[in-house]
Amino acid sequence: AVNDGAQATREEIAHMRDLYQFGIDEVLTKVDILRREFERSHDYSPIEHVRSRLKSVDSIIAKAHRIGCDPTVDDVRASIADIAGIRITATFVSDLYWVADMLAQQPDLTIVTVKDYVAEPKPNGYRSLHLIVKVPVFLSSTTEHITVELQIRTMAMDFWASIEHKLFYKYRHDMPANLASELADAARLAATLDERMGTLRDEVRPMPVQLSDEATLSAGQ
Ligand code: 0O2
Repeated sequence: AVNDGAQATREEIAHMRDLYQFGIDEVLTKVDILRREFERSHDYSPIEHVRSRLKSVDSIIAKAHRIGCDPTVDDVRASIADIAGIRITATFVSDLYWVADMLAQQPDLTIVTVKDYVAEPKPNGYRSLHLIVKVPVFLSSTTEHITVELQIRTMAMDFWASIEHKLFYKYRHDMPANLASELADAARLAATLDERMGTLRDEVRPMPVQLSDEATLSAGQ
C-alpha cells in the first residue's frame, strides 16, 4: 500500500509537471516576442540565447526530501520554485535589467522574488540576475498560476557559472581552497570583461551612423 501511495504521488507529480511545461512555454513566448520585436526595430537583439529545463520527477522528489517538504503535489508546488527554469543569456549587463524590466511590466506576470547576484555576487563569485515569476496558464476549465525561475546572465557570467557548476558538482562541498580562490578570481575577471564590453558599447553606441545619415541627408538636399 505504501508503494501504491508513492506511485500515485509520482503520477500526480508527473501530471503536475505538464503544467510547468505550459508555464515555460508561456514565458518563452514572452521572451521570444521581446527578442523579435527588438530585432525588428534595432537590427540586433540584446538576447543571445534562451534555454529552458523542466526538473524530472526524480529530481523534484529528491529536492522535496532534501528541503524537508512532503513530496505531495501541493507541498512541492508551494516549496520548490525551480521546477520550471529558463536561462536567458543577454549581451551586456544593462540588457539583463532591460529583459527583467520588460517582463516585470507585463500585467499578467507576477514577480515573486528578485535575487540580484550581479549587484551582489555570491561569495564564490557567482553572478546572475534571478527572478521567480508566476505566469497564468489558461486551461479549459481553470487558470493555473505557474512558478518559473528565470536566470538572466551575460555570456561571461554563463561561461563562469557553467564551468563552476561542473567543478562544484565534482568536488561537492570539498573544493580545494586554491581552486575556490582561482574560481573567485576568474569570476572577477569575467566581471571586468563585462564592464569593458559595456564601456566599448557605450563608446560605439552614439556611432557616426547618425552623423553620416545627416551627412547623406544634407548632401541630398
Ligand atoms: P541546478 O543544477 O542548476 O538546477 P534553491 O537552491 O534553488 O532552492 P536558492 O539557493 O535560494 O534556492 O536559489 P538561488 O540562489 O536563486 O540559486 C538557484 C540556482 O541558481 C541554482 O540551482 C543554480 O542553477 C544557480 N546557482 C546559484 N548559485 C550558483 C553557484 O554558485 N554556481 C552556479 N554555477 N550556479 C548557481 P540549483 O538547483 O542549485 O542547481
